[in-house]
Amino acid sequence: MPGSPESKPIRRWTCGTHPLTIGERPLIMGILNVTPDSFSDGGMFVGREKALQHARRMVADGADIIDIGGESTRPGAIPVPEDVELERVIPLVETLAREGIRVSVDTVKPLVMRAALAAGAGMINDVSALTQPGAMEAVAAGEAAVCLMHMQGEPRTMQTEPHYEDIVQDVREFLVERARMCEANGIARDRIVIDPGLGFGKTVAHNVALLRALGAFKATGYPVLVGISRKSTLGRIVGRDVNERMAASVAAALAAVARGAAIVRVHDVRETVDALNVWHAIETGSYETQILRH
Ligand code: 9MG
Repeated sequence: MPGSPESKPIRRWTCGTHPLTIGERPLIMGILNVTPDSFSDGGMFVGREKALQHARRMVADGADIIDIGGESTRPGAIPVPEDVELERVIPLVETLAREGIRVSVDTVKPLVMRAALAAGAGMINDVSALTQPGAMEAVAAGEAAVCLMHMQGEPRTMQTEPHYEDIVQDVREFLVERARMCEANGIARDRIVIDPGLGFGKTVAHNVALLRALGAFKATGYPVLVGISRKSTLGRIVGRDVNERMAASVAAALAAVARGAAIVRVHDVRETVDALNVWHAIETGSYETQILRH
């Protein structure tokens, strides 16, 4: 709520050994899916070397953090065994972290979380908001940041008639409650990010309503992460297949930042960075490049 203590912006965000500043400029999270069935880059980056090259490319294009996922979370996805996920993800985390690249690991499994943190991950991105037994403790034991995402149901069934009393209020309440639970369990406030979970048990109307209401999430005081890149809601709006949604994704990322997102999770880092830089120049009148390439 504006004006209340909880609406104070958090400036420094602890992200493992590489802290980041929230609020100065939007942060870019580049998506690295290493699942054979991943919804938009399935099969392309399963080879370890290719995955590493893609991660480095995203960093060179301006990504602040690379989100590695070894288990698909797309609608209908079936969970993979722990050992498969570990094998897909951990060697990449080790290599990238050694190179000084900030890494987030997209997982719901406490064992994978612990292994990822030991391998140097600076963030855990949990689409189930640390609700699995042992997940909260796994994150609390380390120093890394955590993204708490809202999901109604589970990936296998979540798109079957999702229902809310009030989409914005329901999702916001859930996230604030989870964030407070984290704080009560020893995860400091400056390690927490919240995410409305676009596409996770939500219709197109729900997703659009959430995007329009991002200010209500920002007002909680927790930095807000938004992931809309290539999602079916965009496909529905522009009538295009998943591999033809780059322009729609960039437009949605701009709109999310304009409405208060601190971090955008994207596939198309270079294009998103260019668009945000132009937008920033026009907004501020300064044509100093805001988000730098490396
Ligand atoms: C893993 N994953 C897929 N979509 C996502 C989203 O919108 N947010 C977060 N945090 N993770 C996501």
